[in-house]
Amino acid sequence: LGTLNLITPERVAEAGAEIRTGRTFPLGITFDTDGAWGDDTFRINTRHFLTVDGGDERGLVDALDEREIVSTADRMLANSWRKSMRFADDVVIMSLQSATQWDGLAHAWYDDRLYNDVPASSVTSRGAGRNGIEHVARRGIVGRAVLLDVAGFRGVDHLPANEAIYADELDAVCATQGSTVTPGDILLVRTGWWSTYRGRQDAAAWRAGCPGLSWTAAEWLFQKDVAAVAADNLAVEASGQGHEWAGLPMHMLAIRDMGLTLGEMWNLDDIAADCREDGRYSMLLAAPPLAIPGAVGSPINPVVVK
Ligand code: UVW
Repeated sequence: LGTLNLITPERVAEAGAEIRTGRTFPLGITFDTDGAWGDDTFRINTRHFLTVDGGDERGLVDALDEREIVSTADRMLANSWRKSMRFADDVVIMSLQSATQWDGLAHAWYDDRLYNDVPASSVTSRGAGRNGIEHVARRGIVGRAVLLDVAGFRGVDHLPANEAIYADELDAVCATQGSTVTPGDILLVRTGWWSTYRGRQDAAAWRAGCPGLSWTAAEWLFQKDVAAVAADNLAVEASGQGHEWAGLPMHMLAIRDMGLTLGEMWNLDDIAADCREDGRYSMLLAAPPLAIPGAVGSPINPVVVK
């Protein structure tokens, strides 16, 4: 589980004390067909359709009447639909990383080694034989979260495109907010960038311009014993800060070297507005991944409680 092991039962019990009003804030964006992934990449936005719906009412009952019913599924539909009950059923086809999500520890690596010295050959088209997200799902992710509202600290709606956030600014945000990051905390970093996508729908430009953490901030996260870090951008780290050594250097240091789970494309605007109002930037967070064996990430709808 990497740094998620820092969220001990004691830390979860302490996190419960963050609940004062019982108000809840979902941090997930919608899983839209016109989300931030276009046709130009290796990811697809969510495709959602129904396999049974209200429009089937006449046609399906007639069709079932006209043919011999052989399968259990048809028999179930026939029996059900000839009486008054109706139902709808749906399916999605999506990239697990196309909207609000966790990157698991088999998502990124270098030099043929994953986190914990696991050989890269363990990730195949059958999935991740080691470090898969199902190990996280078995325990869930619940803990104390601290929001670092960098955009709020700077007094802007959002940071400029490709702006990197360094450790000294994280310290300054903590000081201004009166926040202390303690071992096992989940960090939420707000750049304001997600809201620039709403209404614009220029997915490629949004993805290419994300402000976010400098890769050098990995050391700060390590020293603070942060359990996981999530942000309202594409990759937690700033886009376009490529390093001669890696295209996404923070991913290499965080996921591969530290075992630090990254949360991407979270919507932190509403919770930030509430924190500014009551001056409290810590909260209980629940964000369990789906139990998909061998998956290297998972869609989520994280919820915080204040
Ligand atoms: C890649 O794009 C490879 O990863 P992520 O979605 O974690 O930024």
